[in-house]
Amino acid sequence: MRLVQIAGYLGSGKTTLIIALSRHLSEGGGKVAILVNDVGEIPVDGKVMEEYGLAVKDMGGGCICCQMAGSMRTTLRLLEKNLHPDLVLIEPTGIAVPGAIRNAAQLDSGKLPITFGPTVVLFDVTRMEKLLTYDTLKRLVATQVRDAELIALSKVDRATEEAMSQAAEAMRQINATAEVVRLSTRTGEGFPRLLQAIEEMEVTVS
Ligand SMILES: Nc1nc2c(ncn2[C@@H]2O[C@H](COP(=O)(O)OP(=O)(O)OP(=O)(O)O)[C@@H](O)[C@H]2O)c(=O)[nH]1
Ligand SMILES: [Mg+2]
Repeated sequence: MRLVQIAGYLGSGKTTLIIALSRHLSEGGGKVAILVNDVGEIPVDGKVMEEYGLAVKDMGGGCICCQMAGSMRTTLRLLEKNLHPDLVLIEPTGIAVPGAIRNAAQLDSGKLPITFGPTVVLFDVTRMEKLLTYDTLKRLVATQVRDAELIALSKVDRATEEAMSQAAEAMRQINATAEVVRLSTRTGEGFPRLLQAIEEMEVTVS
Protein backbone atom coordinates (compact mmCIF):
# COMPACT_ATOMS: atom_id res chain seq x y z
CA MET A 1 0.00 0.00 0.00
CA ARG A 2 1.67 3.11 -1.26
CA LEU A 3 0.79 6.39 0.44
CA VAL A 4 0.90 9.68 -1.44
CA GLN A 5 -0.22 12.99 0.00
CA ILE A 6 -1.58 15.74 -2.18
CA ALA A 7 -1.23 18.67 0.17
CA GLY A 8 -1.36 22.45 -0.12
CA TYR A 9 -3.21 25.45 1.19
CA LEU A 10 -7.02 25.85 0.97
CA GLY A 11 -8.29 25.97 -2.58
CA SER A 12 -4.95 25.17 -4.22
CA GLY A 13 -6.47 22.45 -6.44
CA LYS A 14 -5.99 19.27 -4.38
CA THR A 15 -9.40 17.67 -4.96
CA THR A 16 -9.41 18.48 -8.68
CA LEU A 17 -5.99 16.87 -9.04
CA ILE A 18 -6.87 13.80 -6.97
CA ILE A 19 -9.95 13.13 -9.07
CA ALA A 20 -7.89 13.38 -12.26
CA LEU A 21 -5.11 11.19 -10.86
CA SER A 22 -7.32 8.47 -9.49
CA ARG A 23 -9.41 8.23 -12.64
CA HIS A 24 -6.30 7.89 -14.71
CA LEU A 25 -4.66 5.34 -12.41
CA SER A 26 -7.84 3.27 -12.02
CA GLU A 27 -8.21 3.12 -15.77
CA GLY A 28 -4.67 1.75 -15.87
CA GLY A 29 -5.77 -1.11 -13.62
CA GLY A 30 -4.43 0.09 -10.27
CA LYS A 31 -6.61 -0.08 -7.18
CA VAL A 32 -6.76 3.44 -5.79
CA ALA A 33 -8.34 4.56 -2.53
CA ILE A 34 -8.72 8.15 -1.43
CA LEU A 35 -8.59 9.49 2.09
CA VAL A 36 -9.98 12.99 2.42
CA ASN A 37 -9.75 15.12 5.52
CA ASP A 38 -12.31 17.89 5.33
CA VAL A 39 -12.12 20.89 7.61
CA GLY A 40 -15.81 21.59 7.91
CA GLU A 41 -18.43 19.46 9.61
CA ILE A 42 -20.09 18.62 6.33
CA PRO A 43 -17.66 16.65 4.21
CA VAL A 44 -17.84 18.31 0.82
CA ASP A 45 -14.92 17.01 -1.18
CA GLY A 46 -15.51 13.35 -0.31
CA LYS A 47 -19.03 13.60 -1.67
CA VAL A 48 -17.80 15.21 -4.88
CA MET A 49 -15.27 12.43 -5.37
CA GLU A 50 -17.78 9.67 -4.70
CA GLU A 51 -19.93 11.10 -7.45
CA TYR A 52 -17.09 10.20 -9.77
CA GLY A 53 -17.34 6.59 -8.62
CA LEU A 54 -14.15 6.70 -6.56
CA ALA A 55 -13.51 4.77 -3.33
CA VAL A 56 -13.37 7.53 -0.75
CA LYS A 57 -12.86 7.43 2.98
CA ASP A 58 -13.99 10.75 4.32
CA MET A 59 -12.68 12.02 7.63
CA GLY A 60 -14.13 15.21 9.05
CA GLY A 61 -14.20 16.89 12.44
CA GLY A 62 -10.53 17.60 12.94
CA CYS A 63 -7.12 17.55 11.37
CA ILE A 64 -5.35 14.25 10.65
CA CYS A 65 -1.98 15.88 11.21
CA CYS A 66 -2.74 16.47 14.88
CA GLN A 67 -5.78 15.49 16.93
CA MET A 68 -7.03 12.94 14.39
CA ALA A 69 -3.73 11.23 13.63
CA GLY A 70 -4.90 8.13 15.55
CA SER A 71 -8.15 7.93 13.57
CA MET A 72 -6.19 8.22 10.37
CA ARG A 73 -4.05 5.25 11.36
CA THR A 74 -7.18 3.22 12.11
CA THR A 75 -8.62 4.21 8.74
CA LEU A 76 -5.44 3.13 6.96
CA ARG A 77 -5.55 -0.23 8.76
CA LEU A 78 -9.17 -0.75 7.72
CA LEU A 79 -8.42 0.28 4.15
CA GLU A 80 -5.62 -2.25 3.95
CA LYS A 81 -7.77 -4.99 5.47
CA ASN A 82 -10.94 -4.40 3.46
CA LEU A 83 -9.77 -2.94 0.19
CA HIS A 84 -6.09 -3.79 -0.27
CA PRO A 85 -5.43 -0.72 -2.41
CA ASP A 86 -2.21 -0.36 -4.37
CA LEU A 87 -2.27 3.35 -3.75
CA VAL A 88 -3.89 5.63 -1.17
CA LEU A 89 -4.11 9.27 -2.19
CA ILE A 90 -4.44 11.43 0.90
CA GLU A 91 -5.92 14.94 0.79
CA PRO A 92 -5.09 16.65 4.08
CA THR A 93 -6.83 19.85 5.10
CA GLY A 94 -5.38 23.03 3.62
CA ILE A 95 -3.84 23.91 6.96
CA ALA A 96 -2.24 20.55 7.74
CA VAL A 97 1.46 19.83 8.14
CA PRO A 98 2.34 17.00 5.71
CA GLY A 99 5.37 15.81 7.67
CA ALA A 100 3.24 15.17 10.75
CA ILE A 101 0.85 13.02 8.72
CA ARG A 102 3.70 11.02 7.28
CA ASN A 103 5.21 10.49 10.72
CA ALA A 104 1.89 9.24 12.06
CA ALA A 105 1.49 6.81 9.14
CA GLN A 106 5.09 5.69 9.54
CA LEU A 107 4.30 4.43 13.06
CA ASP A 108 2.34 1.57 11.48
CA SER A 109 4.84 0.64 8.82
CA GLY A 110 6.08 -2.31 10.89
CA LYS A 111 2.60 -3.81 10.99
CA LEU A 112 1.21 -2.69 7.65
CA PRO A 113 2.77 -3.07 4.20
CA ILE A 114 3.17 0.70 3.81
CA THR A 115 5.53 2.38 1.38
CA PHE A 116 5.77 6.10 0.80
CA GLY A 117 5.54 7.90 -2.50
CA PRO A 118 6.32 11.61 -2.76
CA THR A 119 4.55 14.23 -0.71
CA VAL A 120 3.17 16.59 -3.33
CA VAL A 121 2.52 20.16 -2.19
CA LEU A 122 0.49 22.43 -4.43
CA PHE A 123 1.30 26.12 -4.56
CA ASP A 124 -1.38 28.24 -6.23
CA VAL A 125 0.53 30.67 -8.44
CA THR A 126 -2.58 32.77 -9.05
CA ARG A 127 -2.60 33.66 -5.35
CA MET A 128 1.15 33.98 -4.89
CA GLU A 129 1.07 37.52 -3.52
CA LYS A 130 -1.40 36.71 -0.81
CA LEU A 131 0.28 33.43 0.10
CA LEU A 132 3.72 34.96 0.45
CA THR A 133 2.82 38.29 2.00
CA TYR A 134 0.85 37.69 5.17
CA ASP A 135 3.10 36.45 7.93
CA THR A 136 1.00 33.60 9.33
CA LEU A 137 0.05 32.40 5.89
CA LYS A 138 3.61 32.62 4.69
CA ARG A 139 4.81 30.54 7.64
CA LEU A 140 2.16 27.89 7.02
CA VAL A 141 2.94 27.70 3.31
CA ALA A 142 6.66 27.42 4.08
CA THR A 143 6.00 24.63 6.59
CA GLN A 144 4.07 22.68 3.96
CA VAL A 145 6.50 23.34 1.13
CA ARG A 146 9.45 22.25 3.29
CA ASP A 147 7.90 18.79 3.66
CA ALA A 148 7.49 18.24 -0.10
CA GLU A 149 9.44 15.97 -2.43
CA LEU A 150 7.48 17.45 -5.28
CA ILE A 151 6.19 21.01 -5.44
CA ALA A 152 3.51 21.65 -8.04
CA LEU A 153 2.96 25.26 -9.09
CA SER A 154 -0.77 24.92 -9.61
CA LYS A 155 -3.25 26.62 -11.99
CA VAL A 156 -0.47 27.71 -14.36
CA ASP A 157 -3.09 28.06 -17.11
CA ARG A 158 -3.94 31.33 -15.38
CA ALA A 159 -0.43 32.53 -14.59
CA THR A 160 2.08 34.62 -16.50
CA GLU A 161 5.55 33.35 -17.30
CA GLU A 162 6.96 35.93 -14.90
CA ALA A 163 4.72 34.80 -12.05
CA MET A 164 5.69 31.18 -12.65
CA SER A 165 9.42 31.85 -12.52
CA GLN A 166 8.97 34.05 -9.46
CA ALA A 167 6.98 31.31 -7.75
CA ALA A 168 9.56 28.66 -8.68
CA GLU A 169 12.31 30.82 -7.20
CA ALA A 170 10.33 31.42 -4.01
CA MET A 171 9.79 27.67 -3.67
CA ARG A 172 13.49 26.92 -4.13
CA GLN A 173 14.32 29.41 -1.38
CA ILE A 174 12.13 27.41 0.99
CA ASN A 175 13.02 23.92 -0.27
CA ALA A 176 16.08 23.55 -2.44
CA THR A 177 15.88 19.78 -2.91
CA ALA A 178 12.29 19.23 -4.03
CA GLU A 179 11.46 18.96 -7.71
CA VAL A 180 9.31 21.85 -8.95
CA VAL A 181 6.70 21.10 -11.62
CA ARG A 182 4.31 23.46 -13.40
CA LEU A 183 0.83 22.01 -13.21
CA SER A 184 -2.54 22.73 -14.71
CA THR A 185 -5.21 20.14 -14.18
CA ARG A 186 -7.22 22.10 -16.75
CA THR A 187 -4.80 21.91 -19.68
CA GLY A 188 -2.91 18.82 -18.50
CA GLU A 189 0.45 20.59 -18.32
CA GLY A 190 2.73 18.75 -15.88
CA PHE A 191 0.20 15.99 -15.31
CA PRO A 192 2.27 13.19 -16.92
CA ARG A 193 5.28 14.01 -14.73
CA LEU A 194 3.11 14.02 -11.63
CA LEU A 195 1.64 10.65 -12.50
CA GLN A 196 5.07 9.20 -13.08
CA ALA A 197 6.45 10.55 -9.79
CA ILE A 198 3.45 9.27 -7.88
CA GLU A 199 3.95 5.80 -9.28
CA GLU A 200 7.73 5.64 -9.25
CA MET A 201 9.40 8.09 -6.86
CA GLU A 202 10.59 6.17 -3.82
CA VAL A 203 10.89 8.02 -0.57
CA THR A 204 12.57 6.64 2.51
CA VAL A 205 11.14 7.79 5.77
CA SER A 206 13.23 7.40 8.87
N1 LIG B 1 -7.62 27.60 -13.58
C1 LIG B 1 -7.50 26.49 -12.86
N2 LIG B 1 -8.33 26.29 -11.82
C2 LIG B 1 -8.19 25.16 -11.11
C3 LIG B 1 -7.21 24.18 -11.42
N3 LIG B 1 -7.30 23.18 -10.51
C4 LIG B 1 -8.31 23.52 -9.68
N4 LIG B 1 -8.86 24.71 -10.03
C5 LIG B 1 -10.00 25.41 -9.39
O1 LIG B 1 -9.60 25.86 -8.10
C6 LIG B 1 -10.70 25.77 -7.18
C7 LIG B 1 -10.29 24.94 -5.97
O2 LIG B 1 -10.01 23.63 -6.40
P1 LIG B 1 -10.09 22.37 -5.43
O3 LIG B 1 -9.63 21.19 -6.22
O4 LIG B 1 -11.41 22.29 -4.78
O5 LIG B 1 -9.01 22.79 -4.35
P2 LIG B 1 -8.70 22.14 -2.93
O6 LIG B 1 -7.26 22.37 -2.67
O7 LIG B 1 -9.19 20.73 -2.89
O8 LIG B 1 -9.58 23.03 -1.96
P3 LIG B 1 -9.92 22.76 -0.40
O9 LIG B 1 -10.22 21.29 -0.26
O10 LIG B 1 -11.09 23.62 -0.13
O11 LIG B 1 -8.70 23.18 0.36
C8 LIG B 1 -11.85 25.17 -7.96
O12 LIG B 1 -12.69 26.20 -8.39
C9 LIG B 1 -11.17 24.47 -9.12
O13 LIG B 1 -12.00 24.38 -10.26
C10 LIG B 1 -6.34 24.42 -12.54
O14 LIG B 1 -5.45 23.65 -12.90
N5 LIG B 1 -6.55 25.60 -13.21
MG1 LIG C 1 -10.38 19.74 -1.54
